[in-house]
Amino acid sequence: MTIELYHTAHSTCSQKVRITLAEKGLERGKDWIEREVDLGRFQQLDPEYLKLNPNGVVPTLVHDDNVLIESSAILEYLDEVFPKPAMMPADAVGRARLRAWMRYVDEVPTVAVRVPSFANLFAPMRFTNKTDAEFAAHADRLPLRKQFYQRMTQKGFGQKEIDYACFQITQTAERIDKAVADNGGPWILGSQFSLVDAQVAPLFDRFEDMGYGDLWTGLPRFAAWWTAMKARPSFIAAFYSPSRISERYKAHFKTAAQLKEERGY
Ligand SMILES: N[C@@H](CCC(=O)N[C@@H](CS)C(=O)NCC(=O)O)C(=O)O
Repeated sequence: MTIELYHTAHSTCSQKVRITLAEKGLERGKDWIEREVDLGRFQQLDPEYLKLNPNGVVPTLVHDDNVLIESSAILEYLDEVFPKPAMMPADAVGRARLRAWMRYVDEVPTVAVRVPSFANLFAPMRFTNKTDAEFAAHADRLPLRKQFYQRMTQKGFGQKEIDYACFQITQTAERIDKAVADNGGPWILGSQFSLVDAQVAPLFDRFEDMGYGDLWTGLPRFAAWWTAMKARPSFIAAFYSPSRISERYKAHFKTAAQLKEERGY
C-alpha cells in the first residue's frame, strides 16, 4: 500500500487532508509520501500534474493506483478506508448532518479565505510586475479559477470583497459556537472529533495568521473549540514549519493591520 499526497505546506485544503491523515495515525514521510507542489512556480498547472488533477489545484491523493481529488471527497475516502478512529457518525442522520456542515465549509469559509490571502499576499507577490495582458493571460490558463482572477487586479481584492470574506468567517465562527453549545462539545458534532473539525480548522488558522483573529471575539464556545484544536496532536503535526504564509513568505507577507495602513482597508 502506498499513499502519496501531492500538496503544498501552506495550502489550507492540503492541511485539511494532513490533519485527517494524522488523526488516522498516518505519519508524513513514514506512512505517506509527500510530493510538494510549488504553487508560486505554478507547478499545479504543469501538464503532468494536470493529468492527475485536471482542476489544477492541490491536494491530490494517490492511494495505490487510485487518484483522488477534492479535499472533502478525500477526507471521506480516508475515513472509509482507515475506519479507526471514526471521523463520521455511526448513524445516517449524523452523517447527513456532517455532510451538510462539510458543504457549508466548502461553500463559505473555504471560498472566503482566498480573498484576503490573495489581497494580502498571493496577488501582489506573484503579479505586481505583470501587465494587465499578462495577468489576463495567466487567468486564462486556469482550469477552474478564471472568473476568480477576473474579479481582482494584480493587487488582489478591494474593500468590499474583503469585508464580505470577513463576514463569512465570522458567520462560520458563530455557527461553530452554537453547534458546540447545542451538541455538548468539545467538537462541532459533540464528543466525536469529526471530518468537519479537520476541514474547517485550517481556514481559521489562515485568517488568524493574517491578523484577522479579532473576527471571532465574544464567542466563548468557539474560543474553547479553537484552543482545543490548536493543542490537538493531529493539528500540530499538520502545521509543520513552514505551513503558515507568514513564515513561508516572510519577505512579502503583510498583516491585515499593515494593509489597512497602506490601503485604508
Ligand atoms: N475544491 C478544491 C480546492 C483546492 C484549492 O483551491 N487548492 C488551492 C490551495 S488551498 C490551490 O491549489 N490553488 C492554486 C493556486 O493558488 O493557483 C479542494 O477542496 O480540493
